[in-house]
Amino acid sequence: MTPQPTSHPAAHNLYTTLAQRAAATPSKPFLITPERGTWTYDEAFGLAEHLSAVLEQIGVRRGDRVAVQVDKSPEAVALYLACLHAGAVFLPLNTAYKRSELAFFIQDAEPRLVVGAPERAELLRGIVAEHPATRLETLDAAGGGSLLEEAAAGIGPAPATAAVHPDDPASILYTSGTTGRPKGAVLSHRNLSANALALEAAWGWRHDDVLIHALPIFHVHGLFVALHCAMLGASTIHFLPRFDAGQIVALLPEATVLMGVPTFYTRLLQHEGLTAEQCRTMRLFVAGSAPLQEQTFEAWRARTGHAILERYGMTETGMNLSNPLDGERRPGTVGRPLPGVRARIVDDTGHEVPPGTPGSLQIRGPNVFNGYWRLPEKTREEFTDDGFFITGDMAQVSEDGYYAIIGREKDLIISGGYNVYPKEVENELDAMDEVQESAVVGLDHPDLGEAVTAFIVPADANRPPAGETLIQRLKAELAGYKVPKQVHVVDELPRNTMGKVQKNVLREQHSA
Ligand code: MCA
Ligand code: AMP
Repeated sequence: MTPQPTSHPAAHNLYTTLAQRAAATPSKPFLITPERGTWTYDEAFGLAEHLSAVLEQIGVRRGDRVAVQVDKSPEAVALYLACLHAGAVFLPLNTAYKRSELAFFIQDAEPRLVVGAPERAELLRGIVAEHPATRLETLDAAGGGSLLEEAAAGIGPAPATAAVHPDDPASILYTSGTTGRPKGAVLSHRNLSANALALEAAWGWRHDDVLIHALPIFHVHGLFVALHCAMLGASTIHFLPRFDAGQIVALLPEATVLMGVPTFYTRLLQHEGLTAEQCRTMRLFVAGSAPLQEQTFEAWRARTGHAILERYGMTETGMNLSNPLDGERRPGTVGRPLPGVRARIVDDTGHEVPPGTPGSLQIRGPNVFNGYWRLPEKTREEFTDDGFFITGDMAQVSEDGYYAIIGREKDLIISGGYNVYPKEVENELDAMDEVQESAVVGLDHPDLGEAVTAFIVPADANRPPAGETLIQRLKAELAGYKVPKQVHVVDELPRNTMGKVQKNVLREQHSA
């Protein structure tokens, strides 16, 4: 580990901040895994700097994108840190993405390097073949893969931590959009550092914290919120490959913090081992990425004695609003702005509304991204003239400053914490010969919060396709969480006088 003094040119690099914290307790357990043993801070950061040298040798330069679609592992965390260290731009990709989704990201982001799981290497090789400047390496969750083989083959000492400007990109995370075309949100070192430090302060992150980490590490929640907080605290992480209620319940007595999407909490409540006694060492349960139902909040409090801390964030902004560590955690709300963040609610004319009045939520702060990758026009549309980001969420604020997210202006479904933009699924359905038109909505679902549900009008009313057949075909094209749980064949879609499909009518008709 080579922490740099704050006057060093690399001081703005988020890596420097994280490495400085880690350097205080190098031999402390950082990642405890069920199958791969324990990694100390020294080991993880040591591998990160070794991988940074590999990146350099491969030809990855400052500002180059490194697209990574790998399963969760300590080496994957080290690769993220290596990209920061090298000044490269980390581009994590959901492991559920299929060929056409991956092809889009690679064509759009033009990464210098793609790192994939060995079992997906052939698929990725086919895509990368069309991009001569892009190189492919593999990384295995079991600790193998060509990237680590390169690392073992005698690479020279790690270069110094890259000097970056605070506004230099550290990461690109793709979020889908209302057109169905994903946009890359470019997050800078400043964005990530500011948000991590704000969360550390707001949630009182401690050296003796032990975090249960069961989220994927290709989205903001598991990658930035969870990992950065723990690293700033030089805390220990139980690093689980995926969500498993039994595994989490068993670990609770050794832990102090859990972060999860609401589905984590509803599933844990179904586990009989979840008791107040089991939670005796826990100090904080955090929920976000989707609305936490008040009944889940109450059931959790009754069962464990803990009030879940709900917070609100977005890929483009990181975390914005949070219920307090000390003080009332109010169910149905996401609390107040985090340190350094400004929030306001405006009406259709852009004027701020008084407490208790619903409106459109806008955010400003050092956490807010600079723009979408190579989409200046789209970026301009999403910001107000005075620099507030238009979230697309509807909110209202109480007299004492607690914000509640009460709806969405954007056509978005959140299923088990994953965002699904209906247009992307509708585009796939509409491209099928048997489908004349389609509408995709989210219906209330006890486990996932919302379940993706499709309605299609068949091209030939006399020979309607079976919903299950369409579902199977969609599975070949789209990540599994985007695929409708049900496809209903209907004679026509409900429309208003302007001819626009009334998705609210579909939701109301089928909400039962
Ligand atoms: C998996 N499947 C899903 C979902 N996850 N279907 C709908 N919604 C989902 N979320 C499907 C798979 O395609 C598969 O389908 C079947 O369910 C079983 O897959 P498996 O992987 O075993 O699923 P699981 O273990 O039950 O996963 C559910 C989960 C997981 C644990 C809730 O989705 C999860 O970890 N979600 C967290 C997402 C997250 O990190 N979001 C944060 C984004 P088939 O059987 O047909 O093949 S960051 C964000 O939103 C902002 C910034 C924020 O505020 O945090
Ligand atoms: P993403 O595009 O994955 O960054 O998801 C961001 C969206 O998730 C926000 O715009 C909200 O619609 C939603 N979201 C995140 N946290 C919460 C929350 N606590 N309550 C309600 N919605 C949330």
